Amino acid sequence: MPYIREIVEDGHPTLRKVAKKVDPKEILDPLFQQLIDDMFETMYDAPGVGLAAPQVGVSKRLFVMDIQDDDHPPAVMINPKIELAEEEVEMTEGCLSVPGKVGEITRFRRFGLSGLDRNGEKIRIEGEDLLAQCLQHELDHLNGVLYIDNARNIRPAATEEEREIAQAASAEAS
Ligand code: GNR
Ligand code: NI
Repeated sequence: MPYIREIVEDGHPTLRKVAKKVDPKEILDPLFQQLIDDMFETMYDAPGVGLAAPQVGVSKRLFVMDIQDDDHPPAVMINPKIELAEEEVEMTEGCLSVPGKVGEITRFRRFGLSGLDRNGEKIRIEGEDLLAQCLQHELDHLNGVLYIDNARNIRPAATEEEREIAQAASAEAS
């Protein structure tokens, strides 16, 4: 059964490491499949639209995401590689590992990654706006980067909209 893992926060050393490539032979291992299930469970509990393995203290190159959009089902991305990056725009962003805060960051409005899914099959995920933003945010986590490294005007989430972006953050910031 999947369980909710602890989400580590800014200051935890695992968030600052460049995560290790996953050996494709490891993907079908029941323990690896359990990690994926637990990451979904943890993401939905938070709640968040994405979660990278380093956020649960596992320094491996994978993340899960679900932007809750009819066109984009829940996905697992393992060993991602950039395939598309177009049109820089400013976006408001938050992170479960930096609870209660939001900031402005420059992101590509259209972005795409290729990699492996949970069956070890090649996949490509690309899209725009929130999907593109989430792909970039999760890829950054795999490289030891937090959005606060590049964001401007980092502040406590104050408005309803900012709280929604900060997600679980709002619960903890009270
Ligand atoms: O749940 C999340 N929401 C979010 C909102 C704007 C930009 C990025 C994100 S990702 C975040 C979950 C998270 O921290 N994933 O690493
Ligand atoms: Ni994050």
